[in-house]
Amino acid sequence: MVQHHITAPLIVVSNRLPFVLQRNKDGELSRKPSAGGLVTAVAPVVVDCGGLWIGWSGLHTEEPLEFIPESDPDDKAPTAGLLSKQVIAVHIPEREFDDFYNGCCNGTFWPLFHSMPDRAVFKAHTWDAYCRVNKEFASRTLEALRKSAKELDDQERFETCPVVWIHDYQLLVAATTIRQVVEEEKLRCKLAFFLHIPFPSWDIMRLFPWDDEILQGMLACDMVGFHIEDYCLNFIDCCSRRLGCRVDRNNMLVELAGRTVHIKALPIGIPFDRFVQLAENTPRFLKLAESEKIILGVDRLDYTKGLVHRILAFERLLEKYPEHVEKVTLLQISVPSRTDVREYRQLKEEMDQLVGRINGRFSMPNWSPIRYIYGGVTQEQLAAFYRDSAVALVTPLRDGMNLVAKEYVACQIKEPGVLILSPFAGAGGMMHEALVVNPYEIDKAADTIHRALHMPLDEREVRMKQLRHREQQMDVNYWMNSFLASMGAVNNSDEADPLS
Ligand code: ADQ
Repeated sequence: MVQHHITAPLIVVSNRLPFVLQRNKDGELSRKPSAGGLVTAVAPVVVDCGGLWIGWSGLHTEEPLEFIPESDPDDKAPTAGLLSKQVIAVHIPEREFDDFYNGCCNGTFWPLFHSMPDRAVFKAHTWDAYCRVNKEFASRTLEALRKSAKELDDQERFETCPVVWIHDYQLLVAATTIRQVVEEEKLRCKLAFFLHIPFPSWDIMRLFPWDDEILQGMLACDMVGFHIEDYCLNFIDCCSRRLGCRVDRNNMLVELAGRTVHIKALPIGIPFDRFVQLAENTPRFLKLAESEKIILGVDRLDYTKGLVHRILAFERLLEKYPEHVEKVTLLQISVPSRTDVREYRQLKEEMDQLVGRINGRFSMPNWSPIRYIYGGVTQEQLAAFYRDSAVALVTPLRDGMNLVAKEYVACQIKEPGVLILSPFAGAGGMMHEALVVNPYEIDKAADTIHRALHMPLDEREVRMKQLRHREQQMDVNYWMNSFLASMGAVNNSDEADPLS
């Protein structure tokens, strides 16, 4: 892996800051580290280049936060070196938050972008709140750009071009305001956007009444990144058909108002080595009967993850292949998510009932078919569960990439298990050595689990070796470096195709 040295300050703009802020009982604020791969890869670069991270603190406060605490001296998280002056907390008033986050982000864009338009709600007032919150993020970014320009002398100002990197579906139109003011005030910066979820086809996108504003918001950037080429092509198609832009599909370029926007597939990876280390150093948590095998599912409790279909496929396995009764257990770990949204509460109830019904139907005095954990587990536990499971079921109905599939293969450091993967996850188009199954085909999915449970060791080894090799090469640092190279923001960019 090539480590690049960034040549410009990086300003990351994301819905949440890279750590959680919490108050103790005396009202004092402190940082609690977040463990995600994105933070692991991006935070050290921001620290290194003296950049900034702009995001919501996660706290509902009446007034904007006056200061961000420094990290604790014993903090080992990748954000530990991020000084409080490098962090800008965006204030989202509580009355605005519900319409912005639960309403527009998760009630409209999440289902729409996952091609589930029947679940999407289109409301003018939530969209208005979304635009206002995006403008607030934009103003804070602009303040930072002005401040950094002021601190430089003329020569430095000429040479320094900060890279502003906006993340995800919560901030689709922030760049509109940034671009406009940057041009008016002649501030220097390059703007980039990365979408972590799928981008749907134009025929789905056009259902959203203000889709033109979304597209224009994204096109206000110099570069727009997606996980895979299919999403890039959907986006390009939308720009052509909805906005009438000139596009070049082969080179993935879109032209708007005389500006050329580069569209790029940047498949995200995981901190591979960290998962290997965790798998090597964590003791076994699972107590299994002799020859008992675990099939593992790990997800946020979200309707896009295909949980109900997965449980039904497991039930079908027990019906169709009774040899697995008392021999195989499904361990499903579902972390609570978006519990303020009705659809998520309904899914929780549906899962409780389904698991209860199937356990009632098949359980024996010393065995239950499904162990269901509704909660998060630590990364150590997760790595051990991955390592000790014979099969991982990663079967979303739709998913931008899916990191669980990658984390599972990283942790296969002993006798390898089998990854079963949905073709509707971004990862499905890349992890070719997995067993691919359409989650809607319950019967076929049961057959595939059966096949995985019987797969000979040599076949498992061949498949897993290749899967692990790819994830090790294309880990999250590789993703970060490809992004920087594509922005021309590094000085040794082997794979660079910098924007002019
Ligand atoms: P998510 O929809 O959250 O991410 P995913 O990519 O699978 O989906 O990442 C989930 C992360 O949460 C994984 O790192 C996993 O280890 C962790 N996790 C899940 N369940 C857990 C549990 N019960 N306990 C502890 N940890 C748990 C969005 C997009 C994805 C895209 C990522 C990154 O929806 O498609 O891959 O962003 O871009």
